[in-house]
Amino acid sequence: PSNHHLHQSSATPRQTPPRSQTLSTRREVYERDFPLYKQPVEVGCFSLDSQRRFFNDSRQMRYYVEPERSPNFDLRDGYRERYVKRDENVKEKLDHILRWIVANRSKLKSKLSTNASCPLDFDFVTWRGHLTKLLTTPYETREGWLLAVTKFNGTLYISEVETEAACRERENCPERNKEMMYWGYKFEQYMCADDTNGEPDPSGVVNTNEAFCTVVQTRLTDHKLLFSGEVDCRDPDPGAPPPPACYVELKTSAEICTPKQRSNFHRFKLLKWWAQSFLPGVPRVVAGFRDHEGTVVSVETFQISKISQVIKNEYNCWKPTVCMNFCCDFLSFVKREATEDNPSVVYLFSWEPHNDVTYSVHRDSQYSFLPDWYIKEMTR
Ligand code: 0WD
Ligand code: CA
Repeated sequence: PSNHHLHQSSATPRQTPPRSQTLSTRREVYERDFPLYKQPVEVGCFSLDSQRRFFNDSRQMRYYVEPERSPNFDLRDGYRERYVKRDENVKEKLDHILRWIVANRSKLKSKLSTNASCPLDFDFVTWRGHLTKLLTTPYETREGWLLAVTKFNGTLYISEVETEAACRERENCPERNKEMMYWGYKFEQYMCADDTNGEPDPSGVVNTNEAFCTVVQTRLTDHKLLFSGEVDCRDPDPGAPPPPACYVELKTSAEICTPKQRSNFHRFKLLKWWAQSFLPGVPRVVAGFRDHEGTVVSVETFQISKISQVIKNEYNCWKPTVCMNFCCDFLSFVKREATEDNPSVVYLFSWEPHNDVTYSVHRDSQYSFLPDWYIKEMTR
């Protein structure tokens, strides 16, 4: 395999050049055949209730309700009176996924193994959202990221660390943006019912503690992955395909009035939507287009498998193959560098736009994220 994109970073001349400890994020480097990405398989799910308590079941599942063609949903309704917001100062890291793993260990064991304390048969465990950030990295020009990696019992756990810039942005978030974040959740309430035959209840409370998460396994070339992602709702038809193919992702976006707006929608928004849903195998996104006053003026369905066709005519547009190849090479880079198997060691991978990926190593630091209860449970 060619390592032509791994920069030689050492100034010391040697016979054999040292393996590079940085990774390029330049798009050209990743323009090659689409890598093998196995059809993601749902291996379980969990729910977080209105108080953010974990349940190893689908109690928070919601059901998609087809809206009228131009429904006039008022997304501002309830912002002051019926909104309970999750506390973003609580950093949950991978805790919910780890709880799910502990609760489902027996069914995760590799089929050949009868040994109760055998290691997990995955190379990587993470949130879907962290992988989405990796997929979009070659096209990201504004926001960098920090990903903490710990190797434990042969598995690499990846957990995001909030950057200083992201923390500042969150703390200085303008009131208008805070309200617009509510609009996305309000749209979900207009579009979902709690039961297969139910109707949405827009008079209810929007509580962003509540979540239904799918847990999927898949493989990207030689990387065996286990990750979890929040799912908005599913097709209520009992004849719908099994998960994740029955899931529906809901989004809101500003209405498109000019060619420039359409182009930006294709180049930036569809990239994020595609990456997020492609990863767990969610086949469609239902988008509510809203005006500046927060009224949904139209609703449109995007098939994930057709998005690459939709954007093909866009000049200098993003490519799915670049996203997937970068993610694949990043995971190979992590495997190569994060070699010490120790739950209190963190390899902190860091990236800022227009730069290569770099990393630093931290022992027993603020960055350690695998909880003691998990380490205990998994070393029994
Ligand atoms: O610790 C962290 N840095 C993060 C934790 C970052 C991102 C997510 N999370 C956790 C939360 O526990 C959350 O329940 O992940 C869960 C969602 O995981 P995901 O599906 O991997 O995240 P992502 O794909 O980024 O977002 C999916 C949805 C979002 O919907 P839209 O349509 O806006 O993409 O999850 C919600 C949001 O509704 N969401 C979050 N919920 C809680 N905490 C968070 C967050 N930090 N980010 C997005
Ligand atoms: Ca959503």
